[in-house]
Amino acid sequence: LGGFDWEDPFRIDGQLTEDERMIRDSARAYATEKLQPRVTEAFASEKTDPEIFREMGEMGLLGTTVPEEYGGLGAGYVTYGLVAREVERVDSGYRSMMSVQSSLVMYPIYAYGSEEQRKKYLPKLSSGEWIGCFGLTEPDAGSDPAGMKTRAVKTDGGYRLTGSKMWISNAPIADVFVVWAKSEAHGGKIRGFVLDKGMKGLSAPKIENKFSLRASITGEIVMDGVEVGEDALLPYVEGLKGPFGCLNRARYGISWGAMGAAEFCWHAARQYGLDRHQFKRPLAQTQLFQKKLADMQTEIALGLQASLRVGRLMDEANAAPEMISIVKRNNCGKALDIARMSRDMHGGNGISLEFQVIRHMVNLETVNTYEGTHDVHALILGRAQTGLQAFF
Ligand code: TGC
Ligand code: FAD
Repeated sequence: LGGFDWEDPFRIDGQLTEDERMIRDSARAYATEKLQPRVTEAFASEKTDPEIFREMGEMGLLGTTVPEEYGGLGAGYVTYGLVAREVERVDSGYRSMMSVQSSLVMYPIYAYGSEEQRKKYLPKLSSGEWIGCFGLTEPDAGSDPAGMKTRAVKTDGGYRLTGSKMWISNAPIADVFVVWAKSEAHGGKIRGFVLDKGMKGLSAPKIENKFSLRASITGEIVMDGVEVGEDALLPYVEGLKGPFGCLNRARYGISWGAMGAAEFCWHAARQYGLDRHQFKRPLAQTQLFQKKLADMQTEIALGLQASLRVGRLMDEANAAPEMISIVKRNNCGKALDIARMSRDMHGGNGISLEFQVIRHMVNLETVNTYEGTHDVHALILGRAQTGLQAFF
């Protein structure tokens, strides 16, 4: 029957290609050697180090799926997922920085942009010289992005953009802003625009005092009559399928990333249970502790296997968005449960940043909410199986 590896119950490792394993290993080495040592301080002091983008760029971790001619790695979606898992094993905020740049900024410029836009932006985004952000959510339009108020009005030779975006990862340190607005010149349809830092009327104030994802900076995007040329419009997409096309990729990556954070919490709980003795024996030698470890192992093994399956289908261009809703929703929800369980299994130490599980736990609250909340993905899946939409 073969042996059993408790860390990799379904032998995910054996289902990967040599190239996938190689990139996974180098992402793991980078995350362990460069990200892990700075994360506790970054989280505690709510500081984002922009240098991380440069480092990730050098390692080839930005724009993993973008073709090499634009500076990407030209790899597949399984590889992208594996990178997300390794980075989020350290911190969801670091994975957020990476996945916004790759899936929400580089992908739309590659998929919907002109050749000039691709050449202008992609190489500098993939090297990390430029930092990107993606503005869809607004103060009054979160789960319902069709309700956005941001408008693009036609001018001589371009557009004037007015509106504000809320909860935007990377925004305060961004050089490149992919924003979505309703364009009167296009029948009120949603269109994408690429804005550059420093444009008149464009600002991105930081949102202070987040108690989650503190190592990843978040801000608003304020557009007060920003004038752009025709060349700022993403020419090849219109309607909500533009931003959703990007979100499909980011949500899929998050399904792997959340499992990375969950793996950290599971391994930490196991080790803590082996090391800590109460009632004259290791905590790990109690039935309740072992049941919790078994639950963690089971959910992570199932979650990773499901993400791998969806990734393979994405690489064959044969995945449906609903499949992504299943893995995004389930893996984020299960990761949050696992982090809370691990926090509990650490007792009092579980609330200390030093033991790290509470950092993962509060981070995963955001991960469960952004890119479509747990309940919104349930409604997407409910609609797909009943034919009835229950959003409104
Ligand atoms: P609906 O009528 O369902 O669809 C409107 C149009 O969009 C198309 N579409 C999709 N296309 C591609 N992929 C998908 N997943 C798609 N889902 C929908 C659809 O075919 C239709 O096209 P057309 O041509 O017929 O017009 O739209 P709705 O308004 O009823 O949508 C409802 C709902 C709830 C599904 C949707 O709005 C939703 O998913 N809400 C969640 C919003 C969300 O995910 N926001 C994320 C913001 S970005 C972010 O959080 C980044 S954090 C990243 C980080 O820091 O890591
Ligand atoms: P709401 O939509 O107001 O939802 C509130 C609650 O109501 C949720 O529980 C939701 O599930 C529930 N709900 C909503 N509609 C329904 C319904 N029809 N039926 C039943 N329940 C419903 N956005 C970007 O565009 N770019 C980014 O880079 C980005 N980064 C983010 C970073 C962080 C740290 C955070 C916290 C958010 C980020 N977001 C970003 C925004 C994120 O995508 C939204 O917060 C998310 O989509 C939910 O929207 P909302 O916060 O307005 O909540």
